[in-house]
Amino acid sequence: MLREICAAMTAVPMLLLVTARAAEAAPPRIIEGVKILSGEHQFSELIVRADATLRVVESTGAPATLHVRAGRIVIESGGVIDASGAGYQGNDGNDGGEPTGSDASGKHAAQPGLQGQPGSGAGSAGTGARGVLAACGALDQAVDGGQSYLTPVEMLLPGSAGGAFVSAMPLSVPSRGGHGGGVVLLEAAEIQIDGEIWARGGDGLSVLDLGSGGGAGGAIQLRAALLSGGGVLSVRGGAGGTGTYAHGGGGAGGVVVIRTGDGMLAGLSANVEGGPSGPCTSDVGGPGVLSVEVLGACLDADRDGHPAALCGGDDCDDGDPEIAPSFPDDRCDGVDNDCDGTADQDLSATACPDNHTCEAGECVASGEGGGSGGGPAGSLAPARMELRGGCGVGTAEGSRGENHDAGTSTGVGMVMLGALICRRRIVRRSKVSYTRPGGP
Ligand SMILES: [Ca+2]
Ligand SMILES: [Ca+2]
Ligand SMILES: [Ca+2]
Repeated sequence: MLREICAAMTAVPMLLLVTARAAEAAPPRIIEGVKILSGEHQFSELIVRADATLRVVESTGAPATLHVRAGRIVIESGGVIDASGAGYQGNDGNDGGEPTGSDASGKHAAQPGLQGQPGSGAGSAGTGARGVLAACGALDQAVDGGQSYLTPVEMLLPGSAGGAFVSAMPLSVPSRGGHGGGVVLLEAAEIQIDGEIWARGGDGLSVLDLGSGGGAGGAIQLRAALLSGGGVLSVRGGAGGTGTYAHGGGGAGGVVVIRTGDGMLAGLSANVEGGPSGPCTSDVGGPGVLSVEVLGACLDADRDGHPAALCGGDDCDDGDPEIAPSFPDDRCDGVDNDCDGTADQDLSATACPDNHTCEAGECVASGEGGGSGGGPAGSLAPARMELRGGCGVGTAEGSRGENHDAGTSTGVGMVMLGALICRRRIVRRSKVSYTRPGGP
């Protein structure tokens, strides 16, 4: 009977190779529809699907930053990361960055606002525009726009808010400048952008016959060994509010910082323009800054001390700080934690419970799967594991005439009595082959 069962199973051989990672320790993040996210995050990869929006939103008045470190970041065509208006908030005339102010200028105002005058555009990497007459053109009493304050550009500060029109009389509708843009910082071995990233300044509002200033653009920084795609990055300043007497000044453009392995912008385009003053495109906020340079050192996005393999380092997964050549590969999780090309080859004695073996990243009760793994640390480590159908009696590895693990050969008979009595496992390391039944 046994001989018949074995013959039948031999006719249906099974083969399982475990040579690469079967799972990610750090989770991927796939964005579909509209999602909100801010703060600092680590993902194996971040994918913003086509027509999806990842929105970065300020929280209770505090400027918002989205900082993602990942092995790979992709924004598909039509997908957007939007941090527009997520910087300093234009609340009742407060200027960005110094929210105790209550004048009509953007951040770093040189003088208090004058009542009855339009608000000025906010400053950022550039200087905000002054308010202008409705017909466009200089307005002598207008307050200077907010000044430039982003030096060096790597400071990555949020955009400041536009100055509000200050009324001598109580207003039935609040006056406020446009919100500044937020901050988006993406670090990954590989970044592909076919969609868009926005950190634009918001537009100023209008009350009575006067407009408030536009908010300044925020900041976008991309750090990648390999940057690709034909998408758009925009930190454009917000427009000043439109008034029948005077328009608010346009906000300044923000900053785009690109650090790549080759110092190229790839096929991307960047918009760092200042915003218009109402409809007046002849009176606009100052332009921001686009800075593109070679990444000084190879990227280590996950901060595990090992630069990404993509730029010449030895980290096979730069989106996961628990995967690097210096990390032990002693857990039964199907992950090649030490980047040697093989998963789970240095299993600890406690990697699996008693009477269990590690197979394809999972602890399996001995006898169910034929068994190996789960052995003590320091035991022979397979460069490849194979699970085959077929029958064998005695020491399976003996037929190969190679070295054996004497401590495991005695268990072969036990395996043969299990549910998969005809299955045997051959574990190889270089030219060393042996059988590890893993059973008692
Ligand atoms: Ca790393
Ligand atoms: Ca890593
Ligand atoms: Ca390994």
